[in-house]
Amino acid sequence: MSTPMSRTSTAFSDQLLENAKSVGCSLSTAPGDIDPGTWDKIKNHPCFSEEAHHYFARMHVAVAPACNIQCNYCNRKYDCANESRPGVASEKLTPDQAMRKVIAVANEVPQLSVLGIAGPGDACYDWKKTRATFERVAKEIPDIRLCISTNGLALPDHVDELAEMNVDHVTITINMVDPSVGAKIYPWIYYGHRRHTGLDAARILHERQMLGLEMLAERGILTKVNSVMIPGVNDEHLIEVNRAVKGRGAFLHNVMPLISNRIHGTYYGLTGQRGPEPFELEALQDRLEGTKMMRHCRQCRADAIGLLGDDRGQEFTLAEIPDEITYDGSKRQAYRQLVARERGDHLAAQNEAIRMVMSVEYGGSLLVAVATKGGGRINEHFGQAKEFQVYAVSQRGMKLTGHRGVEQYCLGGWGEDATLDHIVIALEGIDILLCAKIGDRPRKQLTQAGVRATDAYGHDYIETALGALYVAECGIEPLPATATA
Ligand code: CLF
Ligand code: SF4
Repeated sequence: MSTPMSRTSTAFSDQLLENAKSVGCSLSTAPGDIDPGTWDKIKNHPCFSEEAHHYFARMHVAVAPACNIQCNYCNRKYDCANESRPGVASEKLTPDQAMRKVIAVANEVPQLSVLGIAGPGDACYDWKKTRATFERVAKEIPDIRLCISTNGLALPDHVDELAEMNVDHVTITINMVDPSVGAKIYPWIYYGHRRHTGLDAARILHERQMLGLEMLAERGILTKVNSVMIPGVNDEHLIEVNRAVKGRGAFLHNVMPLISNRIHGTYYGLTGQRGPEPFELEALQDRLEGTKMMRHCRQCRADAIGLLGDDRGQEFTLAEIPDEITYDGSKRQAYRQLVARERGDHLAAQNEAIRMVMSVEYGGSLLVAVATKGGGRINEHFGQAKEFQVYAVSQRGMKLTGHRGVEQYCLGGWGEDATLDHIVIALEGIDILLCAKIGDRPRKQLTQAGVRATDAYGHDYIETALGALYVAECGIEPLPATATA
């Protein structure tokens, strides 16, 4: 395989190596609120652990195109909206092709830790291909974690096989627990060798989803529930969904916004059903806070590869992968050793920053956008960023609330005015922007829009910078070089 490692990935690994040398070593431990057994399962899974998503990558192989239901937010020509934004999976793969691709990626992307099957149809319905892919890959790369996403209808038929194959992470998309709500989301399902519609279809789907969830919980398989928030259809109802799935042992709940656009040709797109505004999504997520909520989902494609938010799928097309390819785990192993050391230091820095924030007498809050390319550090240039992670800091602590996707400002050494205008709009409501480097022009324009931007914390841990900013904001310490306009 001759695929070159990307600039981003190489730079990130090198930088991590550098950091690891300079900070000394402490082994990774479970954060206080997670038991060691669970931590062991999630610590390398970028979706099941927010902390892990700073370090580890997943890849999806699009081996499962067939589906047994119709969701009103899906057009079969597009990716599965269960787990992705509606963009086509570039190529559908056979299990053998998938295995070659996984090896090619594992050889080149040291962060790779999880192989997921998330469509583009339903992984449990297209079971033979899903199973064959997992079996082949697990044989070649035994330490890769296997992950599956499903609408749940066929799930109960395969739970025992999933357990046998050590698939210890499952996602079920559950948008309702009341068939009268379900009938507005699912026009039909195919079950028991025939098509069902209306309330009958929604009732069967609901019963199968609940059964599948209970069966997974009984077997100790960690289950995440994804719910698509559809304003006016199931938004309020998701509170009840949350209660029901929590009661049946779901580990994590991920409420995602409906992505709806006429050009996707979906029922909702064509009928003008809108998705939620970011503030509506966040308000609902806040109401569900008693449960573990996922806030770092990127609604990725069925063929996504890389760290969440940095899709490298286009670098690994089948045409570039040789027919014969051998697995070489050296880069992944070296990377894991580095991460084990780095994240212990990160955790200590994080705890110290939180302690600092919670100890100050300041009632205000800050919304901070961060440019990062991994490692939990502020290590991306403003002009290179394709998204900014957003953190809320208050006396109660600090939390990732989501991300704002943007077009890359700097391409080939130039920054486009129109792109900058869009980025400024995307950062509306942000108090401070942190990045590794920013030029005078964007800094000035952001300042005029009320966003203070600084590269003074470049390469620091995100939480360390957030803590320092918060303390500075309440007047205890001076604030280093934010926007000078
Ligand atoms: Fe893939 Fe899903 Fe597994 Fe992750 S994605 S099958 S749990 S490995 Fe992750 Fe992507 Fe969100 Fe899914 S960011 S859409 S939650
Ligand atoms: Fe589309 Fe996935 Fe729904 Fe099937 S389960 S209709 S592939 S979104």
